[in-house]
Amino acid sequence: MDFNFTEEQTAIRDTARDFAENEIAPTSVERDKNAEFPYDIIKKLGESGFMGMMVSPDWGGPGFDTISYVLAMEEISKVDASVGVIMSVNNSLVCFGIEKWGTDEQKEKFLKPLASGQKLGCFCLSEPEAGSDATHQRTEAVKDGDYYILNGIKNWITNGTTADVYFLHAQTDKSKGYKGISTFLIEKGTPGIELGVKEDKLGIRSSDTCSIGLNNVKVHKNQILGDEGLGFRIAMETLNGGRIGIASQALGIAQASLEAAVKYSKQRKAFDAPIASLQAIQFKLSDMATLVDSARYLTLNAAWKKDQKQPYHKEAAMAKLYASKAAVQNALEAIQIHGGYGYVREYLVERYLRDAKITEIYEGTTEIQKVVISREILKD
Ligand code: COS
Repeated sequence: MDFNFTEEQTAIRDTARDFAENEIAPTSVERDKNAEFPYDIIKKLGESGFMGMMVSPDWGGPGFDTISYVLAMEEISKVDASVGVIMSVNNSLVCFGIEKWGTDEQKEKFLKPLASGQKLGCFCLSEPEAGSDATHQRTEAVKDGDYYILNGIKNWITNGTTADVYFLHAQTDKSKGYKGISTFLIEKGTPGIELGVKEDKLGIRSSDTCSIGLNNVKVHKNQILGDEGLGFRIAMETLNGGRIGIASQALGIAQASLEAAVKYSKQRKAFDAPIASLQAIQFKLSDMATLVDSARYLTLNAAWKKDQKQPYHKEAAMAKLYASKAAVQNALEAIQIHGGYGYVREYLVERYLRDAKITEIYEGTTEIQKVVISREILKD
């Protein structure tokens, strides 16, 4: 195993870092406070190739590998985890799924504009009564000649009110259980799509989350991705890669928390010396740095396996499980090191904690990652 990054990977990381510091950081506090979606930033990220990083040049992307994607996601999320999740959903769920299962016609129509950042996608699997238990989809798609009529509700949809393309799962044959779930590509503005109000969230407030109602939405059969009945497999395989994206987002938050804690502990004086000279603080920083490095290696390992075309679902689940825990733990410790200053908005660490928590919930909770990992290690 080679732990060195290639020149291209290093250049991508550095470009993402510069972009994050110059284009994202100046407005991140205000956007968090006002729950404002970063339209201009997402447009610029798209123009720079960051919204469809792994999409082949044949379909309008730069064709980078998953390692490069992890490096870029970490840098962007270190500065603003809201921008990180918007980028992650478009890259590793929507673009990945269309590139893998789409027809050339679907790729031309949907993937090209998504990969170049002209359009934004969202991934619609969760429902009010189907989150972890994703096999029990209540949204139905009933066949009507060459069309399907969709009815139901999708919940917790990242990019929901802003997306142009819905990567949406529905039950096309109830009698077949999860083998009767299909994936549809639906355009914004299709009659019968009803967007819910933007959720007022604890963290990642600058990202956009809402429910999406489907009220007799009519879509043509050529909008099915892959074959009818393949939807659950598409959802699961897509989420495997999505978990690498969320692990990288969590890694960014964990790293940001560490850097903030190091900086503050060198500046803040107590007992006539910087608090970094106290062993109690040194031990915290050591634990935080170890969590960050462990999360980084797990995430890069999952990305490497994906790039090598090896099975990676267990590794992706481990990376997300560990990195999300590291993000929450490091944000908590960063607040503790900042004392009272960590509890107010003057410093960024309180936002890191608010942003970190969701990484233990979306794209499969911590408990679901443990299901995925344990099934793999217990199988014959
Ligand atoms: N990768 C690829 N395929 C997977 C998979 C994965 N990670 N997890 C399950 N599958 C496949 C199984 O191999 C099985 O396929 P076959 O019928 O071809 O054998 C099929 O999916 C059904 O799986 P299973 O029988 O294990 O279904 P369960 O209901 O017992 O468990 C879990 C499925 C719980 C693992 C799944 O529902 C899940 O991951 N839930 C979380 C969903 C999620 O992340 N929600 C967040 C939405 S996005 S914010």
